[in-house]
Amino acid sequence: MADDSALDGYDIIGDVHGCADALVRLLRKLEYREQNGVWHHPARKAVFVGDIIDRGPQIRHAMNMVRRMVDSGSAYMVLGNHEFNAVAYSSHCHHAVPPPLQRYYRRLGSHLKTTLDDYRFHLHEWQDLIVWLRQLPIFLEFTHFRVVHACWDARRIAQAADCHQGCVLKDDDFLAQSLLPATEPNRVVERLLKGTEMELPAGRSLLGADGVRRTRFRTKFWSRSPQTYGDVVFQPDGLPDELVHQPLSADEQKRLLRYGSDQKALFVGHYWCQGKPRIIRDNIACLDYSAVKGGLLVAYRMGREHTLSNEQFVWVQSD
Ligand SMILES: [Mn+2]
Repeated sequence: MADDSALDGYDIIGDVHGCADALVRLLRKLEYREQNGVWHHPARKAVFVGDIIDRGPQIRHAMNMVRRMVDSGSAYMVLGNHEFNAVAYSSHCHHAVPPPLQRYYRRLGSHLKTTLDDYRFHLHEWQDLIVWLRQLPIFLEFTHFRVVHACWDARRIAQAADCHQGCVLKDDDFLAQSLLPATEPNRVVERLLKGTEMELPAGRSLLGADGVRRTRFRTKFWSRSPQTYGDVVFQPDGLPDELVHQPLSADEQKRLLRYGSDQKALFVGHYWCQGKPRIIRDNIACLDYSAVKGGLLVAYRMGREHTLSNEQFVWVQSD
């Protein structure tokens, strides 16, 4: 697919979230150079895992850097959930949604506040950005590796591939439906851009550190032979002790998504990892190390190898 055999390799870059200064330092460390306002490398290309916007100090600047790299052919980018939100929020199709969903749109608007503030004197540029974001792919597959923002689910990837080869937001109908719960486009977007979740047992809920009470929890899609809730949980808040040891039912086991260890190397962002970057498994690496909030902006230097290694991470402290 996207491979260029003349290249030495690819540098896959995690969630930037408006940290433009950190991105400049990371690109320098990876030996990219700026020429006529565009960062490029003579023998490598960058691949952004999405979530360039929201939260950070220089959103518009970071977005423009990435956009120029993609437009000049020195980088690829897949959509993150934050870019999806931006497109959803800015598209006129949401006027048709039923009143209960209007609250959802107000929430989208509040998530986008930092980005909308940064573009408030650049409205034409903002509208142009939305058009540009709509032609980006929701996943990328190279000969040796794959990139998606949160989760590679073969069934949902195949559905996305059927719609403009994965550039799903090009399609007005797909976009309109993706905003409505329980539609197939909505399931594709939720799964690929936000990952897998599981229901808590009936009547149970969790109070997150953010003060929100939830009846679902985020799960790993890479556990080898999970037996209990504790084996699959993957979120900052964790589960109460009594639920950690609760066995997974046969039905829950069956519904768990598992990315096999025989599959191609997979790169994701999204998960706010902490500490020193390390691979999740031989064939899975997360590149989101919470670039805002004092975390790291992380890249992985990928060559032609099939097995991932901790030695290939490169990172800088965030802005
Ligand atoms: Mn993110």
